[in-house]
Amino acid sequence: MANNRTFTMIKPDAVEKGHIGGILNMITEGGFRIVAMKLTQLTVADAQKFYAVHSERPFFGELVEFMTRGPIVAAILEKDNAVEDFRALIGATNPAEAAEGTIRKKYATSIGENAVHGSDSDENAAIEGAFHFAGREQF
Ligand code: RTP
Ligand code: MG
Repeated sequence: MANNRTFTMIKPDAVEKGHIGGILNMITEGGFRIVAMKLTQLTVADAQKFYAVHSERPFFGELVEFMTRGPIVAAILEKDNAVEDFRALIGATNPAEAAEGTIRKKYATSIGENAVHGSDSDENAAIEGAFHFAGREQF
């Protein structure tokens, strides 16, 4: 995946609450082009792999349970400086610390259930996007 792309998930909490439309609206208003998208559900193995960097953390079990409890929206987004700009648009991991105007400020309820994921590097964006989408599904 090119360096002007990032990967996102609308997490199960936000999907359950009917916030898919509101979040996609903030994403497109923020200048991101959706180049791949689907509703899907992570298996326990998927979530353990996706968040392997946190496997030793005390919240890991809770995180895997949360991320697998219902459908997510997976998407690849395109914009100049996509990874960094999208992290700015989603806001801090803990919504109590998220800036006004960010997705997590508006839609997240706690540090655990924080509505949306954004890749943290170009390298991870490429890995995460390729996990969910074949080349012909990316536009
Ligand atoms: P994400 O990977 O989902 O985009 O979130 P992030 O970069 O902002 O935060 P990260 O440090 O990568 O943490 C991944 C996810 O783990 C959950 N978490 N829970 N209970 C806790 O203290 C805690 N800390 C992190 C959150 O769902 C966070 O998004
Ligand atoms: Mg992260």
